[in-house]
Amino acid sequence: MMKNFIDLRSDTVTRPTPAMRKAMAEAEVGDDVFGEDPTVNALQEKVANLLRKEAALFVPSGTMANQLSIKSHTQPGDEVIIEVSSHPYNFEGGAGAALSGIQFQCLKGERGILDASQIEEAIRPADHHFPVTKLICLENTHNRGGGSIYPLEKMAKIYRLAKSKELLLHLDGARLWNASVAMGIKPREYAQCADSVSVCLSKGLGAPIGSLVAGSKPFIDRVHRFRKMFGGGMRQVGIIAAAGIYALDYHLERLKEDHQNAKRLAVGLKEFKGISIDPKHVETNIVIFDVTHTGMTGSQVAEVMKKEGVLIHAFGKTQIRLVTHLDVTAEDIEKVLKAFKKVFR
Ligand code: TLP
Repeated sequence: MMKNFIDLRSDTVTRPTPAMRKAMAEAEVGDDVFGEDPTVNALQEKVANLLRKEAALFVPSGTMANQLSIKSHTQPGDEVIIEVSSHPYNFEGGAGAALSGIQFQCLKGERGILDASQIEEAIRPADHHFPVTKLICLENTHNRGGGSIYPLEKMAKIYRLAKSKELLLHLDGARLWNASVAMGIKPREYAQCADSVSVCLSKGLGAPIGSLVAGSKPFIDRVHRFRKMFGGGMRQVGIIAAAGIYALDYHLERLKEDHQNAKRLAVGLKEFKGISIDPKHVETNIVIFDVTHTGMTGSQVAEVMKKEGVLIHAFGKTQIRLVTHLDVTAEDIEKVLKAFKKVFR
């Protein structure tokens, strides 16, 4: 979060609150590579329990959580079915190919959401010409889909399909907390529809660092080995895990406020000339809209808004993404709308 700006570029820009910093300063720590950091162990247990999985492992980032999961589920040459605008396919530096030697088969979803029938058609037959379909990856909420929520029944149907075809399912749940709070559905209910789940503490929850992977004990054991291999084993990292525990205890329910703020933004933006947005598509804390009819590119809009004290993220040529979070108040949202009004009235 850049000082004196209202920063809507991402929910990753939050800074730890004084109370969170206090929890960090007071954290009991040990060497986590020896498995001796009590705070890390407590966080892992807490998240495994929230997701009702046998085990969970703390990792530095959401990217590492996803990629360790892909690595642990597949062999080089395997195929992974994924949505075309998903995070692991687009925004993780080509890691799936580089680190796991997998290939993605990309399907187009409705704001990121796939249907079981689409996936069923994409599963390869058992024929030596084809790669082996091994894994399905879903994303809930879907970032590029505009924070869209996977309906639980859709996930359940896809998971039943996966099991009937002996496939594995990984859920990128970087913002699963947002889906859960918005729908009043427990994280574990979503997690039930996946073999592995990655969740992030450093997005809407407002912790500075950290993600977890959860799954069965043998799966987490493999993830643990690869985490070591990739250099993600950390030492007295309880100091960071403490922020995660604090975030889960105090920042989960308040995600509702971010969702209200995002909705307010969308409804306000709709009134401005040249901005195309459908507020009913804003389900959580992400607002994506098109600026083609303003005659400006996304980056030009971002430039202009920066002069007004608002930081926003241009996505592609004509799209803008705004993300609400812990460090943005309802008052800030009104200021942002005023700034937009000044430019686009
Ligand atoms: N997303 C970031 C950027 O990388 C785009 C953001 O600002 O939204 N899964 C999903 C669905 C994500 O949105 C992200 C981060 C990740 C994984 C990766 O998490 P990190 O940044 O911790 O590696």
